[in-house]
Amino acid sequence: MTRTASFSLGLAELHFACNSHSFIELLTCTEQSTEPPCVDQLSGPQTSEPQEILLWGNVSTLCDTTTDGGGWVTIQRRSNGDISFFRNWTEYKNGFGDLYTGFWIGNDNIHKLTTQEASGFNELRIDMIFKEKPYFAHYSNFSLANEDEKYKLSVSGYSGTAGDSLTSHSDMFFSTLDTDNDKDDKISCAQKYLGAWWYRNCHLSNLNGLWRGPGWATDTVWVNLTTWEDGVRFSEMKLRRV
Ligand SMILES: [Ca+2]
Repeated sequence: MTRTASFSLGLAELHFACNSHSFIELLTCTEQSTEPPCVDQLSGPQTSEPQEILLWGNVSTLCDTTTDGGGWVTIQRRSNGDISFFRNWTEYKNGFGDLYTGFWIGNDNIHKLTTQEASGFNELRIDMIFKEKPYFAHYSNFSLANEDEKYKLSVSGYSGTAGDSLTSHSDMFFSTLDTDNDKDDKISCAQKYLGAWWYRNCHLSNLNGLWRGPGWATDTVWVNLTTWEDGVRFSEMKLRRV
């Protein structure tokens, strides 16, 4: 009885989504089919504007359907300093922010996206703007362990124009202002550098750092681009199914 009710509800949702005319629901429809999300199925010119989707029916995020062939699900975005990223473990676990000004999709959601059996979004691209010029870093392999494993990062296979400021963070655990999982026994890297990241002791990148952070290495650093004394003024981290 329960199975029948559940199945009927699923059909109703699919029917509703596929007959909608909004981008959100068309892309939700796409996700519910066998096609991967964030690939623009519509005829006509591709839009350069990000498109909103719902993952798994309840997680809002943006699609990049144009860059390098599209198919990108955004997991982090910062376009100004309105949203604070100096937040605790639970907020990073669940996600926070505003899709257009600044957000983190949540570590549980990143883990779920990168888990092969769930969806296999294991390609990472980071687009950044520094001194009004665009740069990117691409990683052919990216995944995040679950909360029990402190969201341990696995990343490799760099290519791009921004330089590689992330591979050295591979195998590190995630740290936040209230949870010190870094490799520095004396300090909390998250507290010192005002962010949340896979800190070692401490970082070559700090994209969740303080917007225009005043101190050394507290800003939205990508050290190959910015050095430790400046920060990027736009960042977008996104995943694509391999
Ligand atoms: Ca520490």
